[in-house]
Amino acid sequence: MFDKILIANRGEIALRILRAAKELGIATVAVHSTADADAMHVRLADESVCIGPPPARDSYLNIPSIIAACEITGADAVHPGYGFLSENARFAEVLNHHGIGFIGPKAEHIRVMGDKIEAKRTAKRLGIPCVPGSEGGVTDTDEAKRVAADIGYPVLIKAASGGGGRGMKVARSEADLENALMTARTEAKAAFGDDAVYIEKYLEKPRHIEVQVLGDGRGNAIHLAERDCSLQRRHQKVWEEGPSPALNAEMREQIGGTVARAMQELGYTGAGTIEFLYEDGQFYFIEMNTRIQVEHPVTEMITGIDLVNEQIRVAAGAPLSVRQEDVRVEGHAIECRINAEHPATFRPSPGTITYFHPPGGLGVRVDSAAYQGYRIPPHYDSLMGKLIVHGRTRNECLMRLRRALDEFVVAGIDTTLPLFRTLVRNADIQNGLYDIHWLEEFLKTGGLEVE
Ligand code: MV4
Repeated sequence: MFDKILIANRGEIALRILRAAKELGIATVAVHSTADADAMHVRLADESVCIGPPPARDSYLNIPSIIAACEITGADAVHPGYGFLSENARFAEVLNHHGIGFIGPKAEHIRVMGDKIEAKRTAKRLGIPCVPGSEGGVTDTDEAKRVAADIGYPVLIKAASGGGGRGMKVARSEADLENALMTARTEAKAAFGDDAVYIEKYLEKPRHIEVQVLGDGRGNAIHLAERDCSLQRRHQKVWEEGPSPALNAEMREQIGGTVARAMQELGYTGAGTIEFLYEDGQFYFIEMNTRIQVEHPVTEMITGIDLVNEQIRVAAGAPLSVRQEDVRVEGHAIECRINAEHPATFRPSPGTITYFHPPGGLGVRVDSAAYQGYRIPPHYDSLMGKLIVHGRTRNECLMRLRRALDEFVVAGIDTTLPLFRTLVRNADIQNGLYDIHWLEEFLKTGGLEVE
């Protein structure tokens, strides 16, 4: 087991990793930019190192600075969290080159899954159902026309280096195709330095359902059921829940088993999430995330398994602490991502929190690095905390979430709490009847009255 872990991240996930390390008796090193000197993870870590000025490229993305912090403190492993360098294959390689452990998958698996064309090719080879589309990348219009004619319009053109919704273009007819292809390739080149694109059948009203996996890198991999992340705004998840209100136990076992077997065959190490679109009873692979995700507490609340603990154990060469037959889904959990943003305009609202009163009680968890007097810096993403609630049933979970949201007080900045107080009272949400477009349509029709 590791003696000392360096946490190459900030905010709530840095705190989350620090907690898991402490519970394993592992010493912790926090790194921070000058803007995060007063952050909670810095205060609670055994040691801290300032790694640069506020811009992420000069601090949290600065590989030499992070390696230097490892050398100075003698950390024997790094946990990257999510975002920043968490899916940077070169970072994993550089660490290993320095004899420092990377708490995450093998660099080769990060690289494969980071290229959406390679990811899809690999998923197909491993028996995971994919969206119908081009075999690989598409370069010219004639090829695109052949693929589109074969799968039928509408089609979606996606960037190989994209992901998370960046660089996607819909073509609803052959007349649209040439322009959509050209635009997609130009934008992909500008955004990612790579103009490789591929084509898929466009699914009009799917849900977004993702399956959590854990692999020990020694041929064992298990699935920990799914999370439904369909409530998104501009490709940012807002509300995630598990298990999905759209699935029954049989479908859960079917897709979970398929994914676990695939990860077993791949020899996957650590935590991973396989993302699907789900429509008319069919699952379609779209992407794989080779990191711990923001919404991992939903899975922890319904299975009782500490995913960060498992990540650290596996990275240190220990086996998973659970077998597939030990995994049980109990009850229901919902996570609300609370951002320091105006609830209607979503304009960022950094600044000092003058009053902070999180809710408590049975089945209520708040993952946040905020505290009274904390000044939220303007340099990073606006996530200021996650409210995760568990109940024995989805209805009990909704009632508890409603109570917890009404109890939550944050003053001094705007937050998206009012959005969730509206959503938890909405009939479609209460009935679980929503797809990936529901939230943006709801916001567009002025569903949210904020004083
Ligand atoms: C799609 C799709 C429809 N059909 N692929 C968005 C981000 C990335 N995860 C892939 N995304 C989509 N891929 C096909 N073939 C619709 C989306 C999509 C979406 C997916 C999940 C959650 C929210 C979304 C919002 C807009 C579009």
